[in-house]
Amino acid sequence: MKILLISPERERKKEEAFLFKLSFLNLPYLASVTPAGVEVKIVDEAFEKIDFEEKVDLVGVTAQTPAAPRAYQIAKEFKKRGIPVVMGGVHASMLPQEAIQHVDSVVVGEAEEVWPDLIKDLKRGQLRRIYVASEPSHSSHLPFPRRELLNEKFYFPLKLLETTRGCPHHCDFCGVSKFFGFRYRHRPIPEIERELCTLFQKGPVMSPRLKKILSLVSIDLPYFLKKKLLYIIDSNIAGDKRFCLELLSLLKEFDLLWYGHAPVSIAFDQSLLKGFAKSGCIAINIGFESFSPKNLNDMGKGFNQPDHYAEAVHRIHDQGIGIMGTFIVGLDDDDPSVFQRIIDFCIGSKLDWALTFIMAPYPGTNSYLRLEKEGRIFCRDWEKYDSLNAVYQPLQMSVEELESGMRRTWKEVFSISSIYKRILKRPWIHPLFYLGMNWQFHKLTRKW
Ligand code: B12
Ligand code: SF4
Repeated sequence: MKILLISPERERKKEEAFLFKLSFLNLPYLASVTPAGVEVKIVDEAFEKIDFEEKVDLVGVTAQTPAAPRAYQIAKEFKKRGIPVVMGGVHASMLPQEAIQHVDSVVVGEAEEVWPDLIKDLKRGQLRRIYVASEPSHSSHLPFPRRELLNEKFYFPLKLLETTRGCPHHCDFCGVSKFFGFRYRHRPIPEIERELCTLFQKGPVMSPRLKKILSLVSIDLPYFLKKKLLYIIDSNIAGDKRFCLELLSLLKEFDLLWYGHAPVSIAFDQSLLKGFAKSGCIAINIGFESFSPKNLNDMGKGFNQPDHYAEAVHRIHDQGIGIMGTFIVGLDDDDPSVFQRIIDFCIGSKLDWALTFIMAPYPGTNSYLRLEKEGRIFCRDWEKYDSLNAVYQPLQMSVEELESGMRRTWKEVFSISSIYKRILKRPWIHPLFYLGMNWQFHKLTRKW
């Protein structure tokens, strides 16, 4: 038996394509719980053409909302050829009744537990229409994703790792706690250690002498040359302080550079911050979201305190850690001045990298339900649900003002003068890494 797993890529305007090509873990996780003896192939449509004539027994497609229409087209092609198609992932889980109109079977929720049953049913010719993971998988014991099924030549040489699932918060625009549950689950440290050992060698990146010489050019260079780079994809790496501190000590043993997502509050926890710094953290990805307390309260993220943002950035920088910030615009308390506020903050506080997104009411989230009830959603084309397009009517500006303001924000944040002030003016924080990242986005925004 052979299964083809596909990560679809929607048609995008060239200038909207994100530049850092990252690998992914969801399909490799699925492959790892596929019963022995079943052959699995993964195709990443961002880089490979799908061969619709390939002889396979089952096709599995994943999709976030913007890629769902493309996933449905792919399903149609295989179904035409008599091959059953199953869909999973966040979009299908939020809208199983929509997805099932396009595929033979839908997996709702985390797939690790139900996937082996689905394969058994397929073998018996009794594929069910919907499989629901009973509740967010209680097990924190995850298999190791089969990364070897991805062609590493396609991707930036950065390894991905997942250490936790779930989130105790319920920000209204976010699907994480709806999908993975409110219970924050972390994997056992020894299992993470074993997985890390399959990715990196423990110990120093290279001999201290060589490292010193290369560090004269850039302190990051030894790590880039040795590809000791890690992205921890968890939505919040610091949800359990004790676990987080243990994880940080473990990362230190590998002597690598890594980045991940955490809330702004970690800036005010000195022991955590020091742990991050010592562990090789090069960046913390922080969702600042808004400067308006009303917006933050409305979205259920009142724990973010805008008055403390500047101080937080300062404290994180003080530990030699950079910040990738994200902001959301088009919220109900946002008038057209919101864009300049973000630009000034990014430049004034020397934010190392920052993206500003238009609020996207993803299906299944509270923001979707609210805006739907208020009759403000005017676009149901899922491809446009990518946070770069407005799909609902904002309250205090026009749709055009919102979209052009978002683009102006990107342009100004990634302008030469901004890059100079944020990255090249001392004190430096990993300038090689951030110069590269900012330059990519500078080039992208010049085409707008
Ligand atoms: C890391 C991450 C990113 C990284 C991607 C890195 C990468 N290549 O993996 C970056 C920063 C680039 C990114 C970008 C975006 N992201 Co993102 N991201 C995440 C994050 C934090 C983790 C994703 C992940 O790998 N999870 C772990 C895997 C194992 O979980 P999973 O994908 O859900 O897969 C499981 C099940 O769904 C199921 N499954 C999945 N596929 C399939 C297929 C089949 C056949 C079956 C049976 C089962 C199955 O099995 C898996 C194991 O249980 C999630 C939140 C989260 N914690 O999941 C948001 C999240 C997925 N992102 C989200 C969004 C909105 C985006 C962007 C659109 C944001 C933007 N405006 O740019 C872009 C889109 C990028 C794109 N692909 O076009 C939303 C998606 C909402 C939605 N309805 O689609 C999420 C849920 C966060 C949120 N705010 O709600 N993201
Ligand atoms: S935005 Fe972050 S803190 Fe809020 S629910 Fe999503 S993952 Fe949790």
